[in-house]
Amino acid sequence: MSSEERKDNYSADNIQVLEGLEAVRKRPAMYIGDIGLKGLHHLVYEVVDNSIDEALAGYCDAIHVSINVDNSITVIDNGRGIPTAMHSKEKKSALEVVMTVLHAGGKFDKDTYKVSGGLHGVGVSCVNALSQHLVATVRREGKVFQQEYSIGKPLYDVKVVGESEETGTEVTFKPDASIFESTEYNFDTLAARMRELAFLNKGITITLEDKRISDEDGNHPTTRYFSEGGLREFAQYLDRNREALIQDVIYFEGEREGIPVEVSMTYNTSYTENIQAYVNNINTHEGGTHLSGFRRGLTNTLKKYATDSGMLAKEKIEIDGDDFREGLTAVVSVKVAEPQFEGQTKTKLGNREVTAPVSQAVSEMLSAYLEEHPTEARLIVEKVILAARARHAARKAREMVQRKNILAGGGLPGKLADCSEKDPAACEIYFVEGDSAGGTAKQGRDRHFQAIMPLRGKILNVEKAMQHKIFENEEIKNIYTALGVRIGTEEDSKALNLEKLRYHKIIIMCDADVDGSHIETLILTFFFRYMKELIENGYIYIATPPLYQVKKGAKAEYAWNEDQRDRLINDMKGAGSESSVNVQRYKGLGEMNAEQLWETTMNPESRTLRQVTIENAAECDQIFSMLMGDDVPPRREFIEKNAKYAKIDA
Ligand code: 0RA
Repeated sequence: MSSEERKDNYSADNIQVLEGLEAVRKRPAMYIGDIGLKGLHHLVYEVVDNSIDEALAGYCDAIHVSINVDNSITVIDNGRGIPTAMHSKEKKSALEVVMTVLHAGGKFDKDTYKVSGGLHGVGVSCVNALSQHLVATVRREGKVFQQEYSIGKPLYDVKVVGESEETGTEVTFKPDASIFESTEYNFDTLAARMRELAFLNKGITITLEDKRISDEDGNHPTTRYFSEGGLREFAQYLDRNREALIQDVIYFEGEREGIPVEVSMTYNTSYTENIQAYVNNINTHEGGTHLSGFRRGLTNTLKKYATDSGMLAKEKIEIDGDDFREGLTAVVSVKVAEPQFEGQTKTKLGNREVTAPVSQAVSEMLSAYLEEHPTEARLIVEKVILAARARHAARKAREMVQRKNILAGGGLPGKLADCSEKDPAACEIYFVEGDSAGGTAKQGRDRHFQAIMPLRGKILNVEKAMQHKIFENEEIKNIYTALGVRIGTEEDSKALNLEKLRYHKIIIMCDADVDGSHIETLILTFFFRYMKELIENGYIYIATPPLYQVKKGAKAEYAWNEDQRDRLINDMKGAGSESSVNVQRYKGLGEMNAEQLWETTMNPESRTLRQVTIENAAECDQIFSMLMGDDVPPRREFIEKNAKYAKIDA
């Protein structure tokens, strides 16, 4: 039987049965990553992935996702509908098997169904197990079938509840509040993933609707994502806040050695490299064999072109791989039947057979482009040469810094007030806005485990500066030296040596105003571009100083927003007879004395730290380029809108 026939003859038996659901509820993090916001949103991706698979199989072109009033989620597709016939082995409906048996759903039978989607590839049964309620509705064969579940257990057998000419699958689930830390969905987080999926799977319309919000006419905010150009448009989207070096997007789509490969690339005038690599729609930010293939194809083709053109002849310096990627924005997407994921976060592709096809694809598309576009080709090679010169200058600057450090006894920055504890896991460093707040923090801290490092005003915007400027910058040098991580070595300029890291909590503490947010963003941009590992390992935090102090007599309390403030005022008024409640608005850290700063912002017992994480790598790059653009209002709006979603760590 050919695989085509098998697909047509799909029967309920093909669904492989592996495990029960109890395990999922006992160890949810093992299946969906975590039980925080990430895991919560992952449930949606898991359900949508099934619909995407149906679309990739050629039977579905529209997916609708809604966030309902009660923060339940509905996903509707117009595919064939999950089969409902009896499963001969299990003696129940295939729908029930798909919804209740771990790893069922046909996905694991690669002959019958497409590549596995979600990162954890656990299937919709896992979502069911983690939902206090789930309704599955299937339209096929003229009928509407339905089954409901509570924490994964069916409430009744699959039944027919109506007739329909349409086909498709509809799943509504409400995440179990006893499992998740938070059950409130963030529209922008889901939107970023739906946008990404639309680019990665051209031709599918994905709509996202937020039913928690209605206007006077009862309409809800709805966004529709559809990409005709696929990765070609994705690259344009990623670069929309940057200045283009070449107007075109260089593009390839096809199959090489049986592996579907889609690649797009363009150059902008910035100094950052932005390559997003995907396997089966998953962002593999640790890279892997497909990324190696891309780099190999790029380096070989450009090097050959540059040499043949004679432009390199008068250059004395050696060009290396990095130089070809400065200002490059690229997206690589491959579909692999049995992906091997490796690395710390299991986002590194290990399949060796993928390198050559990607490298071939890149060489083909790029050499064709360079041949046909001599003007653009010249611009690219000139940029590469510039990058090589800058890299040499940066190396000199770096060596200077390191030599100076050695001369100075490899000492720590003078402005650093270090802690006495030596175990990095127990140590914290506060990067504090301004010398005066830094002084207060030094008085207020617990010097046993808290180090303080004041930063002077706005640090360099690394998004716009060349590397050697960055390594020469005094504040940035201080950050590097204080943290103990060495400035990258020649071979691998961006890899950090985390073993040398001196603090496992790196806390940014700025004023709670627009300038403070700006400085915060500048520091985060630096960490994101030059020390991403610190974010990926969960070492970066943001302190949250209070906005108000409400005081009556000797009793003082703090508020972080207007609601809290008003409640405190009312409580205090209620508690006494006079109207002698005093409200103080803190504009900056400097307005607090050492004791207040300790109590509200630095004491681990009472402070709130927001941990910085990366939810969506492609979107993150786009947002940083937007935040660091010249326009202040979008940045401010973004920060205000998103602050409340930050993860809280007591
Ligand atoms: C297995 C076989 C068939 C459809 C599906 C799975 C399917 C699963 C999901 C999950 C969400 N939407 C879906 N749509 C389809 C096809 C069986 C047939 O009609 O021959």
